[in-house]
Amino acid sequence: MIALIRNAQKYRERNAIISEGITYTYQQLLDTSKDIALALLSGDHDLQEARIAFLVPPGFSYVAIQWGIWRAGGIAVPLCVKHPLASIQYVIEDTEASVIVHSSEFESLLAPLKSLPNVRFVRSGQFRKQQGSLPEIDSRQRAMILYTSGTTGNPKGVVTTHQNIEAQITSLTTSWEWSQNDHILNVLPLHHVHGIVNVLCCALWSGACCQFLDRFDAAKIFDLFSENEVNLFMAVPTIYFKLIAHYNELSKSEQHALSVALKKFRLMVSGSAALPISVMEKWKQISGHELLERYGMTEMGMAISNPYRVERRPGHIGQPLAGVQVRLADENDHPISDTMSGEIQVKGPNVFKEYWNRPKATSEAFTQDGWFKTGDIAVLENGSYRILGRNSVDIIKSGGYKISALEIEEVLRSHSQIKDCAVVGIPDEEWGEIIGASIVLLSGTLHPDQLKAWLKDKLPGYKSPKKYLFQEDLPRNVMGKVTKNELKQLFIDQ
Ligand code: MLC
Ligand code: AMP
Repeated sequence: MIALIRNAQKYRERNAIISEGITYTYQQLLDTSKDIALALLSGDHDLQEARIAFLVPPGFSYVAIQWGIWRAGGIAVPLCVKHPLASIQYVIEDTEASVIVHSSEFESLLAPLKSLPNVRFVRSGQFRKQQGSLPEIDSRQRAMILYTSGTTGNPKGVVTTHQNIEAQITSLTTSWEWSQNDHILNVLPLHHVHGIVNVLCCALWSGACCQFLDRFDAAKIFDLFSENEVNLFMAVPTIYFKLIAHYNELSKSEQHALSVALKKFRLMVSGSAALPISVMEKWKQISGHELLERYGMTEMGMAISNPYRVERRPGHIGQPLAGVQVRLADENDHPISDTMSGEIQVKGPNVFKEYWNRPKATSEAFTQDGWFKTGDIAVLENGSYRILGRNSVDIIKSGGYKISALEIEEVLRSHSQIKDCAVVGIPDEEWGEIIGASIVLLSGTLHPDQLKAWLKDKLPGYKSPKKYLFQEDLPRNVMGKVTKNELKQLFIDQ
C-alpha cells in the first residue's frame, strides 16, 4: 500500500483537512478516497499507471481525488484552476489522460474537450459509496506528473514515483521536525511541488492538519493566523512581500495583535525563488521569525535547506537535506572545488524518474554518472550554498512560477502583426522577476492591452508579459543572435 495512505491509518480520528469551514478527519479522507478509487475502477477499467487528470479547487475534494487516483493505481495529473483551456488541453493531450475528474464549476470550460476520443469525464460530486477491493500498488510505480517550463518551448511533464514522493516528504518531515500537532495553512496552487509535497503531503504524512484557502487573500490569511490554530506557514517570497504590504495598511492595534499571534508559530518557510534580504528583515520585524529559506525544483522536490534549529544565513539556501546528495560541477559536468561557483547537481531517491514521453530531454537532464543537472549556479560559502543565478537566460521566475521565455515568444510570433520578438525576465522586488517582451511589428501599431487581451486564452495570466517594448529590431551580436542581457538592461533603464 502507498506509504502515505498506510500512515494515515495511525491518525484516523485526527483532523486531516479544513476547507470551506468544514473539518474532515483522516478516516473521512480514507473512506472517501477509497470510494473514489473504486468508482474510477468500476466497469473493469485497468488504471495501472493510467494518467488521470483532475480539475477541482483546493480543498478536501482535491485531496480525496488525488488519493483516490493513487489507490486505483493511476498517475495523478493535477490541472491548474486558473489556466485557460489551451493550457489544460495541452496537459491532457500530452499525458494522454484517459480520465478527467472535475467539479461542476469547470463543466462549461471543459465542454469543448468532450469530443476528445478515449477520454472519460467524471464529475467529482457524483462518487457513490462503493464495495470492492483495491489493487496492490508498487512504490516504484509512477504516481504524479507535474508540468514545468524549461529551456524548450512547451512545458514538460515531470514524472515522480511513489518512492520519489515518499523520499521528498520524509527528508522534509525529519529535517523540519513535523509532528501530528502541526497545523498548516495552504494558500499555494496545487499543481506544483511546493503546495502539493512541502505543504499538503508533509502535513498528511505527519498526522497534522492542512487548512486550505481557495485562493491567495492577505486579509483572510491574517484572520486565520489570528485564530491561533495555524502554527506553520510556507510560501513564495512574493506572498511574504504581499503580506508585508497588507500588514502596513493595518492599524497599530491590529498590527500588534497579529504580531503576537505570529510569534507563536513553530516555523515559517520561504522558497521557490530567491528571498530578498529586505523581505526577510521586514518579516522578522513583523513576526519575530527568521524565515527558513530552502531550495528545490519540480524534478527533485527539496534539495537544500537552511537548518531548522541552528542559525539561518540570510541570502543563503543552506545545506543538502537528509538523503540528498549535492555537488557543484563545471560545464563539462566535472565536480569543482568548494571555493568555485558551478551548477548545482543532485542525486538521491527524491529525484524524478523521467520527463513524460521525452526520453531525449530526460537523458539530457542527467550527467553520464547519474547526477540531475538543475541549471542553477551556486557557490558554497562557509558550509552554506548561495544561488548566483541560472545558466539559461530563458528561464524566468515570477511570483514563484517558472516560466519559459521561449514558450511566450512562440505564442507571440503567431500573432499576425508580429515580425519578431524576444522575452526576458526583469528584476522586480515584489515578483522576483517580471516578464518583458520586446516586439518588432510587421507594420502598423499594437497596444499592449490588445496583446494582453489576445494572449488571454492562449497562456495563463502569469505568463502574460507585464512590460512591452516596441522596437525597430531586436538588439543582436555580430553573429545575429539576440543579446538578451542587453535587452534586459533596456527594460531596466526604461
Ligand atoms: C498572478 N499574476 C502574476 C503571478 N500570479 N503575474 C506574474 N507572476 C505571477 N506569479 C497576475 C495575474 O495574471 C493577474 O494579472 C494578477 O497578477 C492577479 O492575479 P491573481 O491570480 O489574483 O494573483 P494572486 O492571487 O495575487 O497571485 C500571486 C501569487 C501567485 C504570488 C499568490 O502567483 C502564487 O500563488 N504563486 C506561487 C507559485 C508557486 O507555488 N510556485 C511554486 C512552484 S514549485 P492581471 O493583469 O490579469 O490582473 C517550485 C519548486 C520549489 O518552484 O522550490 O518550490
Ligand atoms: P520549478 O521548476 O518551478 O520547480 O522551480 C525550480 C527553480 O526555482 C529552481 O531551479 C530555482 O531556480 C528556483 N528556486 C527554488 N528555490 C529557490 C531559492 N530558495 N532561491 C533561489 N531560487 C530558487
